[in-house]
Amino acid sequence: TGTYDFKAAESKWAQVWDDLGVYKPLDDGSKERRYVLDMFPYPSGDLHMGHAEAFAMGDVVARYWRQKGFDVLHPIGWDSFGLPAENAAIKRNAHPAEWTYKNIDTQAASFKRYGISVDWSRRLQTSDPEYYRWTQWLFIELFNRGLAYRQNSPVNWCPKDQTVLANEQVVNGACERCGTLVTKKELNQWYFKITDYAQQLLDDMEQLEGHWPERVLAMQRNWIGRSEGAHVNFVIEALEGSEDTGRQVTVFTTRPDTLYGATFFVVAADAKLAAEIVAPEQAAALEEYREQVKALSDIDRLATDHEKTGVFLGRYAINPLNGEKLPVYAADYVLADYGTGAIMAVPAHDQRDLDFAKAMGLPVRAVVDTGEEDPAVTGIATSGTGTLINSGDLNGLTKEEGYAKAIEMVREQGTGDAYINFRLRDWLVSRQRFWGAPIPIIHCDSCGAVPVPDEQLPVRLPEDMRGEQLAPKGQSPLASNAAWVNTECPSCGKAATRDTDTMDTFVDSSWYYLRYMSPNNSEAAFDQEAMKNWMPVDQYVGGVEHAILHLLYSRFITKALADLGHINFTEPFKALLNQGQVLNGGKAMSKSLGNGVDLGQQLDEYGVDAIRLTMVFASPPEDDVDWADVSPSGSQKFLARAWRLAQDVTSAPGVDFAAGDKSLRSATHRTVAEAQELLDAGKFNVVIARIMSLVNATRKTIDSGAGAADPAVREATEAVAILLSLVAPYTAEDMWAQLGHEPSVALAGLPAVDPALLVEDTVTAVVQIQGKLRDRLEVSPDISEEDLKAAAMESANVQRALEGKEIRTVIVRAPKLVNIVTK
Ligand code: ANZ
Ligand code: ZN
Repeated sequence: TGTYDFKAAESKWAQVWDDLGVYKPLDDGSKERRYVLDMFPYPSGDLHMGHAEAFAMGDVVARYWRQKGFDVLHPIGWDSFGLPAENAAIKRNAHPAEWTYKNIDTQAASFKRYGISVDWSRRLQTSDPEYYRWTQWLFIELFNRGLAYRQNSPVNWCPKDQTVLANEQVVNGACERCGTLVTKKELNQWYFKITDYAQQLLDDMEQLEGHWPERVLAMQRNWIGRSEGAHVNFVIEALEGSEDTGRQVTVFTTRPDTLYGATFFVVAADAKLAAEIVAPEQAAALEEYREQVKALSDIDRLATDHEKTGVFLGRYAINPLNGEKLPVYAADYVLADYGTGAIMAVPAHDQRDLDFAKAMGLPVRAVVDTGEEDPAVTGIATSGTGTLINSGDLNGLTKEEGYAKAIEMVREQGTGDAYINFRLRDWLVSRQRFWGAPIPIIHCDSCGAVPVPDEQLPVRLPEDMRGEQLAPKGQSPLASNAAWVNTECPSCGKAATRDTDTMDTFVDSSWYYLRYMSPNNSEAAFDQEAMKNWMPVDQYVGGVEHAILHLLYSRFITKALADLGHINFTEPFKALLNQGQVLNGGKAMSKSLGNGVDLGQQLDEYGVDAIRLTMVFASPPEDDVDWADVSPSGSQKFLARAWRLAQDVTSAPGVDFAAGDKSLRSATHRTVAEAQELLDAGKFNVVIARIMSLVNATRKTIDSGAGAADPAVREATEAVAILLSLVAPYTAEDMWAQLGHEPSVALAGLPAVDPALLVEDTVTAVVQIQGKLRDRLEVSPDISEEDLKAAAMESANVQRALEGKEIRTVIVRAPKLVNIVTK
């Protein structure tokens, strides 16, 4: 017999899998279909340990479902537009495609070596014109439906990257990528109207409950941020001697019941409104204050412990319910882009308003008698339930009654109504960068924004731009390419210009799971028949860093496409698994810590299977793996031990297992049955532990009893090979071939479980005290002495007989006898 040689196995099997097409779905309806999807990689350099973990987990699911008899679609592609390629191209005076496709080739080769069971024929890249032609189609579909619109608005601007950032890409006021402080800039930008779907995005989460991690659902809910309340219009009293007749400003409040408790009014300092209404004598003070506010992040501004500052605007807002005149302030604790950017301040019942009132010496009036101490005295706003006071017609009502009544009153007055506010903003999709899908719009002086006709798609990126020509200059690099920009209007034929922005790469990834249906289809984004057969994705696997944006955008696009009649479901991903991170020494791997582990080096040293096994065995899939705590060499030894079983089996394929050792047979059948329960429950690591036990039990049987010729040894070893194929495909193939099977263990299918063999054999143990029989226990023949002793001591009969007695010694002869000797 030979020795376990992972390198030989690795070089042999990849070709066989390719030739047999074992990972291609049959797609003929002969088996129930399942779709397993890994979040597709970004092609930065070669694969790293994080990829190795994520893809090992996804592959367990794909391989398990295949062995279980499903027709499995498990595709791969690349999210290949984006900044790093462009930055590399600027540096090297190249085109971004060069860097991108070189890295993709490197990663593809590594994925093949890593033995991921994907259908390579469906491979896609979002930067391929054949792909982004359909991203452009998607844009036009949304545009035609009024779900893509252009608007001049202040946007987050990263001065270093010279690009617009979505709100989501601003972290604590800084650029998510480079950490530079983000500023605001006025630009004409494209948006997708995701806010139209805010409520549906919330409602449909019901379908995901129990199938997606609860924390991801919570993050999405929070991001959408639904608040119930009311819009109430306040009139800003006209300035004396001015022509302005008093303009209306709407506030959003979640507490209309506190309308009588409003003692002042605040507008966001950075909102246009503040500058528009400020009285002339306060204009300079406001300007100075606005400069100060610019430097703060939203998080700082909203923090309850943030010192309250603001400027009186010299104006008064009139409360529609009681006609009271409230002084109007500009302050930073009110955000310009939340609600309406203006609030009625109720210091008695809102802590931030109270802090502001204290800082500015403004009155505090409690309107809900909560039984707590007066907020004006304690400085602590009260928010409990109680009866309304100081509230005119609302007096005596409960908070809830007051809430409804106040809304009714403003509605009757025509000054307000119930309103549901969402934190969610529309999705800013245009980028002033080169390496993305060009926005397929032509601007015509006469016709406005005209979509590029379908037969002219794709609008291709120019191939002749490189290096400095790609550098961001505050406008899109494409704008400098006159030959590309100048075109004619598809509608009137006059000279017109192309939109020079490209799409956010999140647009590319918001629909890629649909393109896998028919990646080479040149007639449609996705084939209808295939879509009905495969979608939605049964299991999506990827990092929790995509908990909000990518998943929210994909969910939105799915809903929009459903409304447009292109698909027949509303949620794209039925189940989601967030794998953990790979750490080293308890910390994320990073250059600065110098604790990086090179995947290629690990694969060279221990082999693909040992690394994959280590990833899966280390912890439950959602937990982090600390590479400092795991043992790839231990995994390698275990694989060698499993592999040697196949070498030692002497019975022939097809031998009648029924004649085999009963106890090993039952261990095999139990392992196969339990493995399925564990896999269904996502406990992949425990499955590995079960396989290890079965390997040990098999070796024990070889070393005793009927030895290697026992049919049960073959049965167990075959089961080990099939189960191991989920994590260690090369070793499993070698074992399967050694056991005399062809052509691939991937086609073996799970062994059938015989329920009769699941019943564990038991033996009867007797428990004696002073030689006298006190109880009989049914126990496993392999029970340990400690376990048998513990079982005996727990017996009610034994405890009764021992009452008041002192034990001298306990003699245990597992599995048959326990003899307790008392003093
Ligand atoms: C009066 C009031 C009385 C309020 C009270 C609260 C308690 P959520 O739940 O987050 O939606 N608000 C509205 N727009 C704001 C903005 N742009 N910046 C800062 N605060 C803003 O919060 C809604 C409440 O936050 C609103 O209800 C408003 O204050 C404030 F006892 O109105 B409330
Ligand atoms: Zn025109």
